[in-house]
Amino acid sequence: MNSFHIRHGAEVADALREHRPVVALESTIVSHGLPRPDNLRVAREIEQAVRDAGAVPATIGMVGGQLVVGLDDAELTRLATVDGVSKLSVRDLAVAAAIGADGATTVAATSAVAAAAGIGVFATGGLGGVHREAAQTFDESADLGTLARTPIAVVCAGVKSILDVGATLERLETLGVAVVGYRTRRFPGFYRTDSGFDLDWSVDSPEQVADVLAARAGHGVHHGGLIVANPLPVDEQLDPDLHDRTLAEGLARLERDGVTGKAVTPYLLAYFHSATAGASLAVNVRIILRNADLAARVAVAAAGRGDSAA
Ligand code: PSU
Ligand code: MN
Repeated sequence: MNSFHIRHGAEVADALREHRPVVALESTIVSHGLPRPDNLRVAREIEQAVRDAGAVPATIGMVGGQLVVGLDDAELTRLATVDGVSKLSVRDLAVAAAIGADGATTVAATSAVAAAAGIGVFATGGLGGVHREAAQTFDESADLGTLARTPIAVVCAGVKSILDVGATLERLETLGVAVVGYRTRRFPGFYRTDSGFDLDWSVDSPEQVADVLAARAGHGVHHGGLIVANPLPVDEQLDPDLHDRTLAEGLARLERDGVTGKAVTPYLLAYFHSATAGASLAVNVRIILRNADLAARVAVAAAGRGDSAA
């Protein structure tokens, strides 16, 4: 029988025990968000970016029904290259564990597992959120509801630009998820530097993010997630015209092909990567590497003040 218990990679277990900085990383971007064969190379580069900034990477995923915090290279390779890896949100974890599946964890599942494992900082590319047409389809990522109840700081470049960004920000407010811009008062637009929406708060340094985490811990009030929105520099974003054209065509194809549910996000990301001849892929990789670096510096700052939950 498979155990539902979380298995820690050896390096992550040591780091957590010694209160050294650890950054959680998700596996869905590897298995479903990035095309092969780049995905495995990028997965390793993300981990390296965390190490270069002085923290230990903990990529989270499910291998043969076992939930692993800190996949080793063989396990990472398996999730990146084997067919039939499931996309796992929180609701899927126990089912997949009981069945003995291979699975990649989304932002929602990664956040929940990381928090349970005592990791307080997580880096990804762009969060899930409210889809366009959600008024008809009800398609809202479980990332939002999970962040409402999970104490974790997520460093991201906002929410994916394929979504209804304004509606997503409204939902984050309703759900009580704090959003701070990193050196900006504009919410980033994932592939684009600026989504067009303002933010109430901005922080200027990893230390200041650590201050926020410490203040939350000191309050004794239940806080859910903290989104640290880290925009790409303008000269590194995807060309806005190319972005808008590609998005319009991708959404039209989505409808034509009848794609729904959890297949929507991977479908649109894959369409972007092929239709822009790799330009969006390069931008997506830059986003993730920058976020991994910032998350690691936040984890280092938090660990430096003895805040073991971050
Ligand atoms: N960010 C990326 N690429 C991705 C994702 C995020 O740069 O592939 C994934 C995350 O795992 C996120 C998921 O949780 O997309 C959202 O999927 P959905 O919209 O089905 O909830
Ligand atoms: Mn969805």
